[in-house]
Amino acid sequence: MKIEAVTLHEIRMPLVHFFETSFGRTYEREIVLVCLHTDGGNAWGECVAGENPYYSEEWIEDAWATLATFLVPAVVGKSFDKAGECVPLMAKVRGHRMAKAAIENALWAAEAEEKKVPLWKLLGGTRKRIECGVSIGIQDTVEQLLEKIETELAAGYRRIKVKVKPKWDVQVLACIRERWPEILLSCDANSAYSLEDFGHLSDFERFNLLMIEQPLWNDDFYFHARLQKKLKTSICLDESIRNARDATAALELGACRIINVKVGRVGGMTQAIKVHDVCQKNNIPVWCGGMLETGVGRVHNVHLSTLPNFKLPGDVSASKRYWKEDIIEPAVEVTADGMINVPDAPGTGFRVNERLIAKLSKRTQTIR
Ligand code: OSB
Ligand code: MG
Repeated sequence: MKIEAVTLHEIRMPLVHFFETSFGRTYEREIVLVCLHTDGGNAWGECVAGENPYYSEEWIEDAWATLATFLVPAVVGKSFDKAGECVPLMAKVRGHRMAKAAIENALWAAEAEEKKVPLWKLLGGTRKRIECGVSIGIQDTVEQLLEKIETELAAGYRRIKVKVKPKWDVQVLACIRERWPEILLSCDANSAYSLEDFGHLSDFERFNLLMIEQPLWNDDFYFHARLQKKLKTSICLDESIRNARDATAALELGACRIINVKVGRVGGMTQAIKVHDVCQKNNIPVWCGGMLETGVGRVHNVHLSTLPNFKLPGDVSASKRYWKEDIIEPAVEVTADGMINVPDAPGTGFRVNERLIAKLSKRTQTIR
């Protein structure tokens, strides 16, 4: 496929319900989308950078500038046999993994389309249904959180993850466990704790959590390793893992027993597969994380989750949990037993609603 031109879009979409983590509350997403105009048609990718540099350094404004100034010019006008061939062309740019992933993932969709194979097969997937969990943000009251959990369990979701932070943790987890002693339950701190909290984090042990996600600093392995030695509960790393080399280092140090793979965080499908493979070799299960994606990014997560070492339910859930109207057709749906059936059609198996994207766009830029 040849990339003849690229259009960047910035769209704005209100969330059905606000989402709050230890670093803040979001009511409305602002999202950068990349549309590759190829000789085989348009292919879309989502940049999962946030509205602010709080989850990671990357955010939409610098993603846009880096895409327009460096990354798109590195690939536009070029021809590719395989999507992964764009990775070395963008390698000169340090970091900006979410921006790179938007381009690479769009190219994977284009390659699947061109070769007339479902994306999951092209990625090396081995299953046609994936297990779904949900990530539930911090609420105003514990009662509201319990109500949300009730709703998600009734919808069939197989694992509940709740966001925690100091003062919204032990008591909250105790209430959940009192009501649901048996469910698969995990928590995600998004780096809200530090060395002084090791004792406090030990109080989480009694809740029989599947994992504690990223309790300590976003760029740390060493202190996570110290913490993991103290805990029976598995630590899962999210923010800290930027690539397969990080995964190797973290596992050698014993910093975690589970890894959350986010394709945007690691810079695209090629690197996501490498992280998956390193973990598989080390008998470390992975699961697919989410970044409150629109359908464009969600569909890439769905296909990636079909690889064999995605052994735990991911944060890949139905479109309707986030959006009144998603920008793909059909919307991503979850069965009553908490699974997503992965399409067998060529490409992603979903249509991108370009008319709706045009309506939602606050800014566009085409680069030839
Ligand atoms: O840490 O997994 C995270 C959302 C935004 C930023 C970071 C995270 C999250 C989530 C949401 O947990 C997962 C989802 O998309 O539902
Ligand atoms: Mg996380």
